[in-house]
Amino acid sequence: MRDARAAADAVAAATGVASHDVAIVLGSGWVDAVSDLDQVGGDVPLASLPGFAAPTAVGHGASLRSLRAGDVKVLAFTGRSHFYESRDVDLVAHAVRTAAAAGCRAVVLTSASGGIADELAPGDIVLISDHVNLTGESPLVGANFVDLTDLYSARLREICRDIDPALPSAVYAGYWGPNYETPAEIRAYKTLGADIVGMSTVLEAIAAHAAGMEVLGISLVTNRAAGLGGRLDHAEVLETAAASVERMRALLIQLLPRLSPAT
Ligand code: 8IG
Repeated sequence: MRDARAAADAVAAATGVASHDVAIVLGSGWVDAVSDLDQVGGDVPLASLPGFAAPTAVGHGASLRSLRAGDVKVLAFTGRSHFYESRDVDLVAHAVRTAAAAGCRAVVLTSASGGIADELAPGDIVLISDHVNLTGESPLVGANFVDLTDLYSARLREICRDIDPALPSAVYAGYWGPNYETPAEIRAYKTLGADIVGMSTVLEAIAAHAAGMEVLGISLVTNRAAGLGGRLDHAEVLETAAASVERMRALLIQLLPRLSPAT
């Protein structure tokens, strides 16, 4: 396992902030949603921190920022390492483990996803209530039988619903990628109970939960999944995200200050 303690010490040295309260991982299109928050110091390149690699996906940043949301010290990752980039689950889990070592008690995992449930359309923001991990992987190694019954925090979803009561819940299918699914796979995952599908979140969520953090998953539906709409195209994903950024921003600006460590 990578050394999260060493990485957290490097985060403290690079940001000048000894400990943080909450981490947020910004998925496709989500970076601009936090651009209004006050930033302490400059952007820290992820690749400069022990154990990290620079993310390669278009639409993702490659840095870490220390932000202030009211009294809450937010550690923001402007990009993430996906399983499909390296097939290295330990690398995928390193950011949330570093956040935990840096003091974070909660993590907000944002993402873009494809809609499987009939009622989910591009532009919808959903709260992840549970997942189906299709990767065949776990970030945990050894006889570590972690209970995932309450993997995604109901308490944190309630805070989101207090801000916007209309936010739907969704079960996230975590696909391995980097290809999108076939239409037959999407039909199969629908019968498995999935409402949305994406290529991130699930491995990070497991690692974060095992590290003792509360987990909130928020996903922007940017396309209908394969066979349910048109063809899939990453440029369209980025367009939908850009068109939705003000609603994503409004949610995060109200949410992050309420994720105080005391609660
Ligand atoms: I954005 O339809 C986005 N990410 N696996 N399938 C998968 N990942 C995605 C999709 C999708 N849309």
